[in-house]
This record gives sequence, structure tokens and C-alpha cells, in this order.
Amino acid sequence: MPISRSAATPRRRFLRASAALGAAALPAARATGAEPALEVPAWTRTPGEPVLWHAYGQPDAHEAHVVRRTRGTAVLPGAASSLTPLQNLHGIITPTGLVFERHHAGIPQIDPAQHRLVVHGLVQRPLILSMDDLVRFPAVSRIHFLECSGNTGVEWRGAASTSIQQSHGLLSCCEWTGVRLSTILQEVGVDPAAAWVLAEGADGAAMSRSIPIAKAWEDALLVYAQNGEMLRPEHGYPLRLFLPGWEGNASIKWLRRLKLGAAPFMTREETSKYTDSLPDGKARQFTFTMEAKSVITYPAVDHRLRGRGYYEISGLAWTGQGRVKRVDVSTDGGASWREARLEGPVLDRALTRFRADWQWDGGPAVLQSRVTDETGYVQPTGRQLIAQRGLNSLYHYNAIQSWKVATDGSIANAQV
Ligand SMILES: Nc1nc2c(c(=O)[nH]1)N[C@H]1C(S)=C(S)[C@@H](COP(=O)(O)O)O[C@H]1N2
Ligand SMILES: [Mo]
Repeated sequence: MPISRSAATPRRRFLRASAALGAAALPAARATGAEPALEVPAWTRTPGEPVLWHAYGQPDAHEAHVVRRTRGTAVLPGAASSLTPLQNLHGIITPTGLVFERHHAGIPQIDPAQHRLVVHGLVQRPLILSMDDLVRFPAVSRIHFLECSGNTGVEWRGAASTSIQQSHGLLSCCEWTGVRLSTILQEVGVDPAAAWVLAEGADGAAMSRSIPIAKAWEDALLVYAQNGEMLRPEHGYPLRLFLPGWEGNASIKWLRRLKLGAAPFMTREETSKYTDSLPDGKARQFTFTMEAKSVITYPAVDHRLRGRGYYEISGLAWTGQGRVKRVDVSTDGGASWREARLEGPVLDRALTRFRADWQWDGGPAVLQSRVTDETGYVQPTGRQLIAQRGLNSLYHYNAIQSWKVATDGSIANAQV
């Protein structure tokens, strides 16, 4: 089939243009001149490993470095997090085994046959639901990002991280399957006085958050499956709350109780923690929505460029306010910008992969990305963010990230 005119994407045109310039556009595409010798390697001469080599599939041994890593040492038992290796991932879906974890009191080992969800408070018919009861309700599957509001928080104090996994790895994007919370609300009959829902986990922290009832009606999910299989223990097995676009903390794992009330319940996680200290000494409370953010995942601080020439800049953009509208990239520290290609489908409150062509001339460069979401919100610079929020914050850092490329191809984290 002939290549249609529509296949002449900007990238193709770019490659053609650079080929016309006589420059080697892609290092791998260099012609050898002679007929290449194709040897038969050892692994082609014998049958391979049997079926069911791993009854549950595993990555190749050569990929053993692609793992979640922790940050720092836990102060309290079980209170720790692990981070997603964004520097090694492709596309938008996070493989379940590499999804970051955040636990306030470790991972409870729950018997799903004994697990119950209680729905009570300002309702007409309180309910106790088993997992068997829950999976009988109509289900939905949705692809959404999940970001801890502490993600990139280290950057409030300067360009400290030497890995994108450390700076941006409290981020994942999965397909989530479960029952709409609105379905269960209809089942219990909501008292008109109910304005908030307390969600409580079955972990040792009994982690609890108050959720405005509008979110519960709108799109909150009671999730039991992630990327097609039952939740893993570390992500809330057998049941978690999932709140699209909201800070990860509010998506209570190991969910065991929903209590409807007239006012927020003022739990520890919304009074002493997960509030944002402002320059005037006051604190923002209930900053649920994750604002638009983007980061270049390749080339990033973890990589090293091997010689001048063509590189595809690639990264992730997302917004808790809906869809990503556009992403611009800069290779000169924000002096000039050009629009990146968004890889479709661009989903509501999901990670969006962006790509842009780049010819590295071997000189110093500063790579940045800047997202604009469908509400018109533009990702701020670090200076703009600090001017607005001061330096007392721990959470909700969403500024433009800079990767500084040196002439030897090494890359550093930099705040420019
Ligand atoms: N019950 C319970 N739910 C919880 C937590 C917890 O410690 N206990 N951690 C929260 C935080 S801070 C985040 S960012 C997300 C992380 O979800 P994940 O571990 O599946 O990535 O779960 C949230 N839900
Ligand atoms: Mo979090």
C-alpha cells in the first residue's frame, strides 16, 4: 500500500529534511556499504525455555535494574514510599509491578473473604458489603493517573534529585476497574444533610480522608482491579477508593468504611498533614485537585547522550482538571519554545505522552517542557510557583523541570 500523504507527519518531514542536509539523522540507520553478515547466535541453535517458564510472566533478566526504589529511611515502621522508574518506561501505562507505593503503616495482609465495606452515617439504609456483593454491581474501567501530592516536593528546596525516579516517581497511570461510588450511594439512600464522606482504610494507620459528596456522586470509584487483574496487596487489595485527578492521599487503600456526614471529619491527614503552608503563615486545606504538570522523561538526568545528532525528546504531561491541551518544549532553558506532538488518545485525567524532534549540536542545552490543560491553565516556572506559594510548602509542586545537558553528554538537574 502506498504511503498516504497524511503519513508525512512533522517528524517524517523533519527526517527527510535532515537527510537532505546530508546529516546522519539516525545513528542506527548508517549504511555499512558492504553486505552485512548475519550470524546465527547460540540462542537460535536450540529450543528455548519451555512454556510456563514463569507461570506469572517476568521481565527479562537484562532488565533487572528497572525496579521501584525507596527514598530515605522510614522514620516510623511501615511509613515509607517507593518510586516509579519513569526513566525506563514507555507509553503511558505503568506496569503494575513498577507502580510507586506509599504506605503510612505498611501493607496489611487482608483475607478478601473476611473483608467488609461498611456504608453508614447520614444514610437511609446502612449497608455492610462483602467483596462478593461488590463485584455483582455494574462495573466500569477507566485509565487515570495517580500522583502523590508529595511528588517532586524535594524541588521546593532546590535541584536536589539526581534521578527523575526520585524527583517525579510518585506518579503512575493504570486502568482501574470497579463500581461507581454513586451506585452504592443510590443503594443506601443519601440523607439530604450529607455533604461529606469519610473514607477509612483497614491498614494499621486506619488512614482516613473526608471527601466532598459532589466528588462521590461525580466520578469516585470503588476499585478492585488494576491493569486487568485484582489489585496487588500494596495498592489496596481487595478494595480501594479511587478519585480521578485528586491527590493520591485521598484514594484510600484497603477501604473498609464510608461514613456520610454534614461536615468534614478533620482527620490527621487533612489537619496536620496534607495541608499547604502559605507565606503568610496560614495553610490551605483540602487542595484535592492535582494541577497540570509535565516532565521530560528522555533525555533526563538519568541518561547520557552518546554524541551529537538526532534525539527524540519524550515525556509525560497530565492534569487533574481534565485533558492536556498542548505541550511546548524548550532546548534553551525557556528562551524559545515549540509545540510537541501529543500521542493519542489524549485521555481525561490520564498521563499523555508527548514527543519532539531534537538535533543536538553538541553544545550546552537546557531541556524543559510546559503543559497547558483544557482549562487554559499553564504549568508555572519554579519562580512563579514560589512567588505564589512561598517556601513553606511540602506538597503540590508542579513547576517546569529543567534538565541541563553538558557538552560531554552528561545531564544534570538544574533550576534555571
Ligand atoms: N489506607 C491507606 N490508604 C492510602 C495510603 C495509606 O497509607 N493507607 N497512602 C495514600 C497515599 S499518600 C498515596 S499517594 C496513595 C498511593 O497509592 P499506591 O501506593 O497504590 O501508589 O495511596 C493513599 N491511600
Ligand atoms: Mo501521597
